[in-house]
Amino acid sequence: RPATGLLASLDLLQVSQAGPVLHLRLNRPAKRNAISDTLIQQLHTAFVNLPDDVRVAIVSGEGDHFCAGLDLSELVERDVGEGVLHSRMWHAAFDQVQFGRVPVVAVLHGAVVGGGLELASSTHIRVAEASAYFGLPEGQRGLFVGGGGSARIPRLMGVARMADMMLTGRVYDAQEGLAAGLVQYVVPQGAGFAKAYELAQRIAQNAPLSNYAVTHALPRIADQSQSEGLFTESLMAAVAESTPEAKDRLRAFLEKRAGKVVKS
Ligand code: 1HE
Repeated sequence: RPATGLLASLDLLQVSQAGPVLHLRLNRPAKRNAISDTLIQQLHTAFVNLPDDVRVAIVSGEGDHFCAGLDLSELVERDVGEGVLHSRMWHAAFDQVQFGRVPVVAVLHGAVVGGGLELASSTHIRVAEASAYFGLPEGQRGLFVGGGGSARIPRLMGVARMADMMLTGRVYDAQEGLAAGLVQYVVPQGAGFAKAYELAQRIAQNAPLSNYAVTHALPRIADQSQSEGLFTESLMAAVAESTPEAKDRLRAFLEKRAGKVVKS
């Protein structure tokens, strides 16, 4: 069903909800979903104002491409100070995507370039359709990444691969993106949303606090020393297992009312 209230008022995002799954579609196809100031602000607004009953979000793009990155037509007149604030605005929006309340699944097709790849890398699970391709053309435009890409993309594919993409203009196709760690799934053209929805429904069945631990504790532990990381892990584990929901789920398993682990 279409979103209501604030989420329905965002004209560059098409928002709909099915049960616990919120679907946000970048809706600027004539400009290849290039991210203007308005679109980055609308992404921020959407992720700060997720309805309480949402447990997972899916992000996709309308038209032939996921996202052409920064709207280059808005960059021409900006001075240095405005440039810092602009980049920080992107950081704020994508921090809400990565460190918001719920896991986020991206459906990628066509161009996933520049800021489009920065948006994708702030989600938790990336599903690429066969047409998806990944590039970082900032160097060709006289720019540098400014939407968190230098922090997030090397954590997926390593500094060397990202440097190669930026220095040489190398473009990865969907399969290469999978091999390099940019995406977790590749599916046939047109099958991306169905795959993302299937994954979202599985994610929604987990305890919300377990999902929160995955999206908030895991990347932080990865940034900590082993000693600090292990201590953070113990604290997070104790918090998760002390919840009534965890007790109920454990009892259900022991009483043979819960599903077993199955190979899909
Ligand atoms: C745009 C943008 C854009 C398209 N800003 N207007 N990103 C880039 O360097 C990628 C630039 N875009 C492209 O390489 C191509 O447009 C695509 C490969 C994505 C798609 O090609 P195609 O043939 O389907 O579309 P098109 O004909 O190139 O573009 C259609 C329209 O979208 C056209 O406008 P029109 O008014 O002439 O119809 C294009 O100008 C417009 N358009 N991409 C503005 N990016 C926070 S730092 C992040 C830094 C970056 O992201 S740098 C990388 C920017």
